[in-house]
Amino acid sequence: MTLPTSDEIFMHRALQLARHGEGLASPNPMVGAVLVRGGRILGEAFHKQFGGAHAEQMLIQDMRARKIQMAGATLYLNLEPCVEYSGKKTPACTRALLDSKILRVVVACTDPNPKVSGRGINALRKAGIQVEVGCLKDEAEKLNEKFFTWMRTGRPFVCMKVAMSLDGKIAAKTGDSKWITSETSRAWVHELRDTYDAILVGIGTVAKDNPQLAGKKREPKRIILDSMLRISPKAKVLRDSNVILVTTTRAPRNKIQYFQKRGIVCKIFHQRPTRGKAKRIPRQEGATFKISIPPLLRFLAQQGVSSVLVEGGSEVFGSFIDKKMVDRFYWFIAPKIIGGRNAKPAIGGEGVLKVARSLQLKNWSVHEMGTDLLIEASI
Ligand code: AOF
Ligand code: ZN
Repeated sequence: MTLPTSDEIFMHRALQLARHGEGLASPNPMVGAVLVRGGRILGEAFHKQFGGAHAEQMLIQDMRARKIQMAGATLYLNLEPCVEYSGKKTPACTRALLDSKILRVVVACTDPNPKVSGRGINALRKAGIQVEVGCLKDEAEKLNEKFFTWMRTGRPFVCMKVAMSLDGKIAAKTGDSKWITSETSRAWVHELRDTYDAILVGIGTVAKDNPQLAGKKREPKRIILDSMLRISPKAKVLRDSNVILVTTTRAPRNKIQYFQKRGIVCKIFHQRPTRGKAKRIPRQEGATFKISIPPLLRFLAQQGVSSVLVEGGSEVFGSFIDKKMVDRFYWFIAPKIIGGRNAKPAIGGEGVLKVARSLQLKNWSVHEMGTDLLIEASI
């Protein structure tokens, strides 16, 4: 075992501080800052709130308030400091650091934001500040994996949470699903919601369960896939306008207008008329249309949604799996057997034709939670 260097120790502290901004800084990254001179920590800060001062600015303000000079000190940051660009909400940290007479900056990783990437580091170096990049890089990228995925791929980081019985069902044949997992597991999911920008479910789940989709400390944005806009105006998920209704051109216009008047964003995807019977009876009771996942995710990314927690039901899960657009799974298995060929299986959609083509999971880990098993995995 090799002992960590002093740079690693202070960077570890910056990462720890950054994590205090979890769920609050998003869709901005979590950033921590530690200022050190002569092996002693002079000050610490982190990015507390989206739209608020960045970690570096918080630190500089604190040092000023405490009348501590920053000259000759080393600053540890888990992300490259930002630069000026159009549409930015706060002043550039790089500029503020240039004025501080700092000696050295240790950065864990470059900013994946194309408007910043590399420019912050270059600006510091040009001004004669020593900059080192890459200390605890993997940990730093992991910490901000949602931000990195959003910036690098143009879609949000997608996490799927499934709660099923041992025989792979998410409801009985009557549709009843209360409750499959233990109270401990359900409480944990409430906390999990606080760390995602949005929760996504299909209209089937809303119609059947009328869920709140609430977090523990925060109200997440709720995204409902509802191709025909069947949602009840009284649904609990519509308690405020922090909602996006994703629908199609097949939904009744008056319903779209009604929800828009309530201040709810309706994203309307074009749906070509279907051939045959459905064409003649276009607004057939219960008819639904598939909403394509890739354009939906691109739209959400543009709306500033950097991460989505997909919570069901079976067909929505299937649509994401068919497109392989899931970054992380939290998969609960409860010690119950529901049975019944008509009971809902966890995953709908098309599926694959050959087992050899099934979605291969990695980083598989199993935990016990309440009376359930929780499997964490990525693809
Ligand atoms: C930093 N330190 O603490 C954060 C950074 O709109 P703004 O002004 O809040 O800027 C957002 C961008 O700044 C964000 O996309 C990311 O590139 C960077 N975030 N940078 O030096 C921080 N939160
Ligand atoms: Zn900044």
